[in-house]
Amino acid sequence: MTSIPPESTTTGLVIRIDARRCHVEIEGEVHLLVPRGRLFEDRRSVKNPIAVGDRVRVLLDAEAGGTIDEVLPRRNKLARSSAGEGTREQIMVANLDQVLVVASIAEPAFRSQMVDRIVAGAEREGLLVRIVLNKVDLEQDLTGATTGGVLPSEHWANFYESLGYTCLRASATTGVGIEALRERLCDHLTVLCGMSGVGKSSLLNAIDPELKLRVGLVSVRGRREGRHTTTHTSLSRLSGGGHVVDTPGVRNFGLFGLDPREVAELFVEMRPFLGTCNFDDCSHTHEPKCPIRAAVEDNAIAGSRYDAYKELLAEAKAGHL
Ligand SMILES: Nc1nc2c(ncn2[C@@H]2O[C@H](COP(=O)(O)OP(=O)(O)OP(=O)(O)O)[C@@H](O)[C@H]2O)c(=O)[nH]1
Ligand SMILES: [Mg+2]
Ligand SMILES: [Zn+2]
Repeated sequence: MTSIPPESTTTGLVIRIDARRCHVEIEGEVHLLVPRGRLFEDRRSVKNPIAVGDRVRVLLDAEAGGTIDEVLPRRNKLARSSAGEGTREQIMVANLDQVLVVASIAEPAFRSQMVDRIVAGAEREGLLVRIVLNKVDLEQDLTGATTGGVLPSEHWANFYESLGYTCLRASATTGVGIEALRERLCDHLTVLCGMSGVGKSSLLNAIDPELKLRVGLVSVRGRREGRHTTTHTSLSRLSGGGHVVDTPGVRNFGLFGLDPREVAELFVEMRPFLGTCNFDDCSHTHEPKCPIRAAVEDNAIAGSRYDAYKELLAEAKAGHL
């Protein structure tokens, strides 16, 4: 084996991954590089050993172009369970500063459970989370008796703010909230995550038209179920500063390898009660005199959040059997 002189190694940033080829930014230039086979040796638990946002050590070779030799240690990551058979950990993005959970208030309809699951995934890594409620231009259709005259986006924004999460109301179409969003993205590496069709790519294009990301041509109503417009996770630099990562829509955000005892900690409003239950291993579902259950009864903990908790708990338990 020939030894490689040190001057031929450098580091780069992974900005996109296509079937086994990585787009790596090195000193402002994008290189298409192949990872070393041994990086894929242990794929039993991790689906993708290299993720967008990873810093990698690259061996430059004048003839072959270059190879990725090593993934440098990650500061953090946003991960989920991979879809399909043989669930593994799928790392969505590595080395990020904040997670922007994007939901739409209509088309597709708002689903608090999806927001809560992504928020839980971010809390698991101690990541900063912000929420964007997009498509507020569509919500005049929704006012009425059921919401007591309060717009749904106002209701949910107040709710998540009360939990401590910054929540912005926006419209990629009319431009509402875009300036505020741009300010929040400046100088950070932010990943946008949410269901398909909520407008992640549209919001990014509104923030920086230079990005020219592909957006769905037809509204979700006219779209066939299961079609994603964004097919690859990609990292881009914003002209106003900061980096953003656009991701394909998630259908199901599962938390890989979650310990059932870990679940309650992912819900900020449950944390003050932890350690005060009658049983050390209280699951907060059926045990008598459980303060978390009491808080749910008193509406101090919202039913929607408790439902999300129970769902994640059931999945965590199933994974541990
Ligand atoms: N009325 C309205 N439509 C919007 C808004 N934002 C996006 N859309 C539309 O919603 C559809 C989906 O937008 P995309 O930006 O492709 O959604 P996405 O979240 O990136 O979807 P995936 O890439 O599949 O995950 C498109 O037809 C957009 O034009 C908005 O604020 N208001
Ligand atoms: Mg998209
Ligand atoms: Zn309890």
